[in-house]
Amino acid sequence: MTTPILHHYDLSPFAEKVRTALGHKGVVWASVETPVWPPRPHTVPLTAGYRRIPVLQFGADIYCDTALILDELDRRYPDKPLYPTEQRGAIMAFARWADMAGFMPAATLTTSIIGDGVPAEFIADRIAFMHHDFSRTASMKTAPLDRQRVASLIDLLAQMLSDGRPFLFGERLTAADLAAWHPLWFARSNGGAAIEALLPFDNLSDWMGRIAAIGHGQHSAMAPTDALSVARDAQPIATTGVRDTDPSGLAEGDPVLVIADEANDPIRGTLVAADTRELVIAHVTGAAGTVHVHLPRLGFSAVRDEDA
Ligand SMILES: N[C@@H](CCC(=O)N[C@@H](CS)C(=O)NCC(=O)O)C(=O)O
Repeated sequence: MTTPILHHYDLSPFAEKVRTALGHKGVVWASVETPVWPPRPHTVPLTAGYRRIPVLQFGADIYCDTALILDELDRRYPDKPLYPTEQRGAIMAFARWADMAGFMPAATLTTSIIGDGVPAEFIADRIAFMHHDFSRTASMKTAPLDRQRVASLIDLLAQMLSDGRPFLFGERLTAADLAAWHPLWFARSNGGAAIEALLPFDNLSDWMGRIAAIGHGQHSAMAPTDALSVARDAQPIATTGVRDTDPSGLAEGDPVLVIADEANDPIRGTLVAADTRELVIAHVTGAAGTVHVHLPRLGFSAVRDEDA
């Protein structure tokens, strides 16, 4: 079986979501460390412009966005499903909401405490990319709001767990737990005593401890150039093509621009497949040959690329 290669950096909460998913499923994986801010010369050839971290590579197939990455892990490793069939829709929707409700408020509340130690290059990059200022001064201004946002997320999670269930949707860990947990993991690991004093983490201690105990499973470091060679030496997996009834109105072979709901650089390629689950575009690169870039339908839409 093809070894998954995770392109990520240690501090990334969304990457922690995937590292823990890999640990939970007991999948052996390879780890390519990316810089925390661009340039990322070894990631760019693989992603057709998709800029966020993490991305998961299987040979010449690149999966973007953690919602799809976890779904693809379920498809390839069906044991311990993260989206169990009977709760799939509810978990998808909850996880997407929790990712968005938690990530920016928890990150910004944390930089309101540790922001003076954050490199100026990081702050400038994120202002340019997502129009968000993570400097301590700016973060302090929104801290009263961010504290309430994160506290209300924590309160909701505590209500869901109040009947003694080990995980949010019942007896087993799902994508919902990982999505709600990773922003809290980031705040708690980086915010120290100051963040503990601001937020009612105690209400979630057992649940957070259960997830943290999963760990990241067996993995080893891979050089970024080796990941490019893996892509070059592989063929993308077969796809089912584009449905005639696809709501995009696009057809296989069309040049497309994929637009993300959240800030992202333009994503461009040739449409290869589109179904209810994913958009797949072919991207031709010198360094990695032809790769297929997979993006989830939820949160991403494609239009014909008039500039192609
Ligand atoms: N919806 C995306 C969000 C990913 C995301 O925002 N990741 C952050 C890092 S935790 C990021 O890419 N920040 C900008 C960067 O690293 O370039 C997902 O689920 O994967």
